[in-house]
Amino acid sequence: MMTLYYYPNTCALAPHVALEEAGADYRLALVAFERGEQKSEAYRRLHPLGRVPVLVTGAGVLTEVPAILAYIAGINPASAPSGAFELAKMYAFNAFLASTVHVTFAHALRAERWADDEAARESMRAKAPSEYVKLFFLMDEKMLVGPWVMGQQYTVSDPYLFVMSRWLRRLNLKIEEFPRVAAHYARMIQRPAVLRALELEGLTP
Ligand SMILES: N[C@@H](CCC(=O)N[C@@H](CS)C(=O)NCC(=O)O)C(=O)O
Repeated sequence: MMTLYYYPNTCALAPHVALEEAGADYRLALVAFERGEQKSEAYRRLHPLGRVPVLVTGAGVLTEVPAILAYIAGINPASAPSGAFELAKMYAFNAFLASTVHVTFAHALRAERWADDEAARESMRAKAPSEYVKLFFLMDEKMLVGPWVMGQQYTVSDPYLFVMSRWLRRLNLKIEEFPRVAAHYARMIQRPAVLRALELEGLTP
């Protein structure tokens, strides 16, 4: 049985949904951020940076959302394109979310990662929402094929976008500004696997 280490409404929700979609045999392990458990010595043995998600598999420990999603796609081939080019496009989208969209969001909440100076941190916090908006316009207008991220096929990119879309409201941004992303979100919350994962994390759609 696999174990997914998570905290609610974090990027760990993406592999959580993907595991539910796969019908995988897994259990959840809550990492109590309130108690700083992610920075404990024990947890850092799993994730040296002290972050979620971690997926413990029969073959070993995986970190980094795009890699965990690639693994889940491996055990649930229906959740990834079969053609080499389309598969690479899906990886490109996931890499974009991890390296650009997520990192932009983190500048709003975790500015201390990048600067010690309070004025510099404040400046990053202030700029992050408008950059997040630009990235969502890009996804809305140019990247999201529709109805799913990759087109007709629902893939592991969909729960990943879903999580980044949920974070809009954490920056006081309105998903309605991005009509195709909003439609994607509405489709996602029709899926039983998504609703199950949300419920298990104590979240509402
Ligand atoms: N690049 C990593 C990012 C992981 C990450 O930043 N996780 C956040 C939650 S979304 C976290 O655990 N933050 C806790 C902390 O920084 O203390 C990935 O894709 O898995």
